[in-house]
Amino acid sequence: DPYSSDPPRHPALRVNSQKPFNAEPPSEILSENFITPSAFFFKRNHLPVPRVDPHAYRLEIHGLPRGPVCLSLEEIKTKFPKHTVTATLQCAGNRRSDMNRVKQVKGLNWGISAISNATWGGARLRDVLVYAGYLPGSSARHVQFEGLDVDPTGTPYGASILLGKAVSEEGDVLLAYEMNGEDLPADHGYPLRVVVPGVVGARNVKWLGKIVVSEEESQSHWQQNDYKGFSPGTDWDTVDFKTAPAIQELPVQSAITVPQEGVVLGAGQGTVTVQGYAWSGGGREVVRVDVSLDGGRTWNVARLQHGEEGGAAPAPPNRSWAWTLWELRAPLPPGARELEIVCKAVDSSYNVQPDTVAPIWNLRGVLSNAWHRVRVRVSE
Ligand code: MTE
Ligand code: MO
Repeated sequence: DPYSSDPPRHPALRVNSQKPFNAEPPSEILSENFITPSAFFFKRNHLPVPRVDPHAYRLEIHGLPRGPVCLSLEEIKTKFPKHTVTATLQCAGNRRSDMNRVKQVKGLNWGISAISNATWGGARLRDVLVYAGYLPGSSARHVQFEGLDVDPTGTPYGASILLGKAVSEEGDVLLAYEMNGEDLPADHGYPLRVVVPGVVGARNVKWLGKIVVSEEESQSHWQQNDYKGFSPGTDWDTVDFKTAPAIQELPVQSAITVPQEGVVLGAGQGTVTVQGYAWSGGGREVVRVDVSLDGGRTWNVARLQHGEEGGAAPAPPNRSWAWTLWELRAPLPPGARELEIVCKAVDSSYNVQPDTVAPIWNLRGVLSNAWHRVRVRVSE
C-alpha cells in the first residue's frame, strides 16, 4: 500500500477521500482562528505523502545561467534571509458541493472549508532564482515546480506559475520550510513547499524537488488538463482543455461559517451573530462583506477583521494575501420563524460574487464562488 506511510491526522477533520488523503476542517473552526492551526488546515493530496529525509534532501534548479543548481535544506535555510508571509490557500474546488446540487460535476465534493490561512516561513523564491543566475530580460515566462510525490508510473505532481510573479519583489512567493512557526507538517509538504500568495492552491507545490525556469508552462496533467474554467454549456464530450487558461489568481470568495445550515436559533436572545471568511486572489483586499438575513432583500455591512487585531501589520496595497474574517450581530427580524442568511464580499477592484451558481457551473466544479446561503430556524 503506497499510502501506508501517510502521517496521522486529526480525527475532527471531515474526510473527503482517504487514499489519497483529502479533508477539510469543520467550518466553524475556520472563523475561530485568524491563523488556522496546522492540524485543522485543509489537506489536499493527489498522491501518497512522500517521506523525505531532510539530510538527503536536495532541491534542483534548472533553466538559469548558473544552473543546474542543487541546494540542500541547510543551504536554503542559511544562504537566504528568512521571510514570513501570512497567506490563505484555497483549493480551486472549494465549495464544489454547491455546483453538485445544480448538476453533477467531476471532483471531490468539498464543502466551504477547502480554504485555510497560515503564516509561512522560508526563503524568497526570488532570492533563490537570482542566486541561480536569473537576470531580467530572459525569454523565459514560467517557473515550473515538481513534487517528490509520484503516481504509479513515476510521474510527479507538477504545476507552474508566471515568472513575473516568481521574481517580483512584491510577489512574496516563498520556498517555505515553516508553517505557523514549526517545520512543515508531512501533509503540507515537508521539508519544502512553494507558497504562491494570491494564487490557487494547486500551484503551491508541496514536497518540492525541482524548479525549472522555462519558456513553457508545466506540461503536467494538473496544469494542462485540469484546474481550468469552462462554460456551463461545455460537457465532457466537447471539452478541449487547450482552449482555456490554467487558473492562477482566484476570484473573490466568502462563506458563512456560523450559524450552520439547519440550526435552531433561540428567539429569546433577540439577536443573531453571523460569522464567516472572505478572501480574494491576486492580493486584492476584501473591502466589504454584505450580509442579508432575508435571502438578499435587505443587507447589512459586516465588521471586518483583517488580522491587525492579532498584531499583524496592515497589508501593503495589492498584497492582501490573508483572508478577512467577518462578523455581523443583528436583531432577529420580529416574528421571523426562518432566516435565509446570505453573504457576499467585494474586493479592492470592486469585483463581486455572482448571486447564483448555475451560470458559473462548470464540468470540473472549480471557481465556485456564488453568494453563500444558509437557512436556519428560529424557535417560538
Ligand atoms: N503539491 C504536491 N506535490 N502534490 C499535491 O497533490 N496538491 C495541490 C497543492 N500542492 C498537491 C500539491 C493542491 S490541488 C492544493 S489545493 C494544495 O496543494 C493544498 O495544500 P494543503 O494540502 O497544504 O492545504
Ligand atoms: Mo486544489
